[in-house]
Amino acid sequence: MDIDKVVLIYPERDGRIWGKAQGSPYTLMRLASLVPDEIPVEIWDEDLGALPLHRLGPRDLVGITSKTLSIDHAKEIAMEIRKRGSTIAVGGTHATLVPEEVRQWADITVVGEAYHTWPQIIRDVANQMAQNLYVDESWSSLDGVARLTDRVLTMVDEHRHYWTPYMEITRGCPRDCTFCTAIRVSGKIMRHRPIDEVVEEIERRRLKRFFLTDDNFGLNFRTNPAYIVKLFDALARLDLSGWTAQAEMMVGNFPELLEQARHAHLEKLFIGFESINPGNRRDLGGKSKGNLAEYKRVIRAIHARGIGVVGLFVLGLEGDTPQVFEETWDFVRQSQLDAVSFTIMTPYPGTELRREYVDQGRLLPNIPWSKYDTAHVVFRPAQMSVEQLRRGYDWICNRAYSSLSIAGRGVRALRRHSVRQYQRRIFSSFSTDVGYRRTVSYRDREPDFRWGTPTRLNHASPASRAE
Ligand code: B12
Ligand code: SF4
Repeated sequence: MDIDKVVLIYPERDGRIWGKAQGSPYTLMRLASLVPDEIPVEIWDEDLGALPLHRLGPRDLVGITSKTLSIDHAKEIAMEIRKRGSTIAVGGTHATLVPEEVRQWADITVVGEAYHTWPQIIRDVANQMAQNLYVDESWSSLDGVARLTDRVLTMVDEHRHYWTPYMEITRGCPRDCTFCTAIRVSGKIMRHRPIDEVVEEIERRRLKRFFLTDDNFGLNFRTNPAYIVKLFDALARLDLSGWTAQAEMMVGNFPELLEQARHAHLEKLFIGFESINPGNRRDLGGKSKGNLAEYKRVIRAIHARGIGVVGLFVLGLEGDTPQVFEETWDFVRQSQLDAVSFTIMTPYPGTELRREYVDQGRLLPNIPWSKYDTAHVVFRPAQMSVEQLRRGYDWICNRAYSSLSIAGRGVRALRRHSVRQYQRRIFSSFSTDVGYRRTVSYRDREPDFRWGTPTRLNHASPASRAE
């Protein structure tokens, strides 16, 4: 069978925000670039509008990407597509973590990175010999892999349709945090794209700003400084407004690299402090130890180089008691962080933590995957009740994402720059917090959440189980 067209679908989550969708469909752009030139390819992003499913037929191959929180919606889409007879391949985090579930309804389930299996799938579908499952977990070199084609860039027109462009420079993380799913998709071997490819992609996409998809870019400061120095040299020569990356705290120990990073236009580092509670060390893969004096030192060291710090915190880890909310909030207020993210511990499938919760009977029953969005409690915490975790999360988010708090942090972040740069920095000084407030808004659709209402924190009976 010849394939009429390949269609890649991103299931809806946030819709448009002031006319554009939040972030470019980078995953699908890379996959679309692997489709041979002679086969037409289209990316359908449901955040931009309704999917034109009527245009699908039996000789089309449809790929759907999905995280856990959108897998049920991905299934709904797949069921509609099935009526039109197209072949359906499903990949991404959830398909990688629980392929046996996705296999029940997808024609083809794709585990892992798929840089190598996706071209094979297209060939196999064309030759009518597709298998039900493809696994790409070789964590092989990223040299020359899935370079974005001009056809895809023209089709997506990312500057017109998206607020944030994404970009991959490294992939993988050797740490082993018990709750992490990223390493199940990207592996534990840190791999690096060739620097000339990175530069070429930035130039061809005409990027001025980008968000790195790399899970632990900062770890390279220690494990591969030679690569980082060369990368920063190359980025410093580009006309960029600013880029952001994820890192762990130890980047604060590399002042010279931070200085170079600033010249390379690094604007913000998202740092996974994860917890202010030293009792949670076991879950944090050795990267963060709840030492608050050290956290503050690191924030100061990064600020001293003119780079912003976004603090990421997980609530409801095994060592957390109901005190964790006030203690975390106290730390955040003293910390001078430029923006802050709170997520509720979420035991995603495929993680060590989930296996423990299953063994201990601690998963809440009948929770749909759509609630696995880190704004909902889906398990029984060890040292507080479900209700206490839920209320504590609401309480801290109400404080952290009040208009006043966001304005305060944003103005402080802006003032770190010279007045000349204000115009350039004004959007990014507020946008991260505004984005996180939006994440919490999935929680505030629940009847028991009210913005601006100081929800009560209940310290009584920390170990009680309300549900
Ligand atoms: C960038 C990123 C984001 C961006 C944008 C994501 C987007 N547009 O989809 C932002 C910041 C908005 C974001 C938000 C969230 N994210 Co996020 N995000 C990432 C991150 C860091 C990188 C993803 C990426 O683009 N990688 C680069 C591209 C090229 O690779 P890829 O997406 O992995 O896709 C490859 C394979 O998976 C496979 N593949 C994927 N889809 C398909 C489809 C087909 C057909 C095929 C053949 C192959 C295939 O091939 C691809 C090429 O190699 C990952 C961590 C990670 N490393 O996976 C987390 C991650 C995906 N996010 C995660 C989470 C939890 C969230 C949030 C819920 C967080 C929050 N609290 O709000 C939200 C949900 C928002 C949403 N709309 O879904 C989790 C998902 C866990 C899970 N089990 O689902 C991850 C794994 C991180 C983690 N904490 O462990 N995220
Ligand atoms: S440091 Fe980050 S990417 Fe690495 S294992 Fe831990 S959570 Fe995952």
